[in-house]
Amino acid sequence: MKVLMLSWEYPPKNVGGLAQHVYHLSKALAKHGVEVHVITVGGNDAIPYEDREGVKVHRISPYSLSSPDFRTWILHLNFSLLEYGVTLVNSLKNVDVLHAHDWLVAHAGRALKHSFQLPLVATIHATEYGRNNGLHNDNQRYISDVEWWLTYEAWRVIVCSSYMERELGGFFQLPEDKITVIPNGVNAEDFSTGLGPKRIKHSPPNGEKYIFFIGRLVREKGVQVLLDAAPKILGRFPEARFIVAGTGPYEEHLRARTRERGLEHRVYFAGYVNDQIRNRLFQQSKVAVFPSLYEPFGIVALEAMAAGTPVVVSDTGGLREIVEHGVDGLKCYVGSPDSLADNIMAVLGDPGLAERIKENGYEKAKNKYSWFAVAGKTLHIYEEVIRESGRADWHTDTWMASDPISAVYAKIKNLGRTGVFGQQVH
Ligand code: NHF
Repeated sequence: MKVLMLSWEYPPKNVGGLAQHVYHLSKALAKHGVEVHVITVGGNDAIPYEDREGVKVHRISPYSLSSPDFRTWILHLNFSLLEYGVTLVNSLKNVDVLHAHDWLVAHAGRALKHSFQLPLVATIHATEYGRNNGLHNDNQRYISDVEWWLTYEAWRVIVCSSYMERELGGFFQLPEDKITVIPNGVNAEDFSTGLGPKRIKHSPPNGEKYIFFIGRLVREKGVQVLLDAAPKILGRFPEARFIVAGTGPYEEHLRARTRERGLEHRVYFAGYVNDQIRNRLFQQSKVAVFPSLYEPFGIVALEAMAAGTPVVVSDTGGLREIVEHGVDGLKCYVGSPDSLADNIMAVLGDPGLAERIKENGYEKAKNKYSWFAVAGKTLHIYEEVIRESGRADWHTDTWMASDPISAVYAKIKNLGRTGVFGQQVH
């Protein structure tokens, strides 16, 4: 089976959990014997083409035109993806299925689908509506429309939690039989690298207790709730230190809030950290905290569990489904600094509880969430859509003749064949 994935992020470009998802999924699919091609964004030091762990990664450079805004840049990106994709599909000859991740690659996914009459699978990792707790301006409405359109065009839609299944069913009116829930996974081994042969524990200096957050710094990840909870925690545990790793558009706001609360000497913004430093920080921290206001899944919580760090998460979205309160982590009320502080203090003040949830969390992450199993379920979806689409109308000439747009798609397909885009595919 040959699969062509489209994703706007793929390591080394890591914006959020999506890059991790596509990376691990495609690697695990290759282990199942699938030929996986990923077309993604290149640039900087990223290698334009590599065959890594069985996955063929094609990194394109979007046009070097200036873009007035992110939306325009995304459209440019989609044209570049399409140009490369058309030539690649023609050169591979028998691609079986297209797989698009999120609205950012929707236009290219749809055009490739119609040009080659290939079934399109879409994974929706998050929605604009959920991220913003509603749609408040034209930009958000536009993105939401494109998200809906991608789910409409897709033969099947994958989401990573039952929470997301309800969100798409309700908000996009997506029929139940079109959606499949496949949770994300984690590789426990990835969280011991850089810790030395015996995982020697390096304690923070002066008896400090680290409370660790890692993720994109955007409003919905809820770091502001952690900052608001800090004074209460420091009242009982003056040795507490808050480590915030990651970057994002909300960073300035968070730094300002830190200053306003006089927390400059208690909160450390670590910026982007590499895997080794991340693993060290997980190991040194008493607790990892994910106080999201909206969280479709929350791969980071699984990562913390796999790293052997007790977790406190907010009781929402995918986090609610991953963590069992009091067993393998603790859950607090969404957006409540008080509840967050109480749960963090419970872990800091009760080493027995901390040890128990840490052990159970580690076992759960290791045994229940395997990428190989995720890939197996995804492969099953591919097989179904290939079978179903093989019986579909669009393979007949009658359909082609009755739809004027199909002529445009037929042209796109041929442009790639004659090499008119000047793309050199690998
Ligand atoms: O883990 C990968 C990630 C999720 O909850 C996360 C999110 C974006 O917001 O599926 O996608």
